[in-house]
Amino acid sequence: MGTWPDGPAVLEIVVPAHNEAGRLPAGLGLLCAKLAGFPVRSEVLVVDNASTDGTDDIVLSWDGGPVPVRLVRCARRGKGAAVRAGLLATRAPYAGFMDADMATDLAALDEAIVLLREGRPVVVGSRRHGRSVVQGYSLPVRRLGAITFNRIVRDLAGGIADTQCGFKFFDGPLARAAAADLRTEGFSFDVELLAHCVRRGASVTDIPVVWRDRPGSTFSVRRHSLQCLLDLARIRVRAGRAPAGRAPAGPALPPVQIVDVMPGPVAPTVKPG
Ligand SMILES: Nc1nc2c(ncn2[C@@H]2O[C@H](COP(=O)(O)OP(=O)(O)O)[C@@H](O)[C@H]2O)c(=O)[nH]1
Ligand SMILES: [Mg+2]
Repeated sequence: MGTWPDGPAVLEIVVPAHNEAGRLPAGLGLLCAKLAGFPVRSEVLVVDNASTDGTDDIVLSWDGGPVPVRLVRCARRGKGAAVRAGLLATRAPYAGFMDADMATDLAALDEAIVLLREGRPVVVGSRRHGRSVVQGYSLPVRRLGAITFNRIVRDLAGGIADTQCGFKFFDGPLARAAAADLRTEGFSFDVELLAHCVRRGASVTDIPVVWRDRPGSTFSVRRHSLQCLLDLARIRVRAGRAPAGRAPAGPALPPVQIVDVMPGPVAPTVKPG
């Protein structure tokens, strides 16, 4: 369809991607098809996170029909670093991110955009919402880990029961401000990002999702759990030390190099970090 009035995108969706040549084509296909019929003009920003499998070439040659698909390069590894780079590259009134495997059914975008336009500053998918349908929600050990993880950080992240679902949408300026403050590069970044929004007075609205486990997860319980817990501890300690309403002390992640490749020629820019 793509019958929106002319003008800049109203919604920008960041897709972090590290070596996603296998899963990205199907994911981008679903996302562009959904956005082509969406009520607001939307764009996709794929953040290539130091991939070595040609993920960037897939994005560069992607024809999203009426939906522009841009490439942002992030040399710094980690989902947190990648999402941060992507959010800082957005300009739209609303911005969010989704995993490359599109494990969260895109139907949730319909509710998300309605709530954002009603003025909800943060809208996140929750697999623990009473009306969610979850198929194959990971191994029991990971599920238990996720529940424990959420218990530890619930108060920081606006009281929601699932901070880790890869489906989060924001008021655009809020997302950019929260991303600029982000320090966590790995998988625990969601908690810190939400905490930066809550600290600014934003409420967090969780919505039901249909979530299907997809093969090829890049998260490994063995390799990533310890780092996640250490990061959580750091987030909690920093939040405890910061005066009410103020950003925790210490440097945020360094500036990101943003390379806009689509659409049209846009000069590379360095955004403050
Ligand atoms: N593991 C990992 N994932 C990354 C990185 N950078 C971006 N990502 C993306 O983060 C998303 C994680 O989703 P997924 O692998 O499905 O993990 P899961 O759904 O949490 O099991 C994917 O889109 C990855 O490509 C990175 O450095 N490491
Ligand atoms: Mg996944």
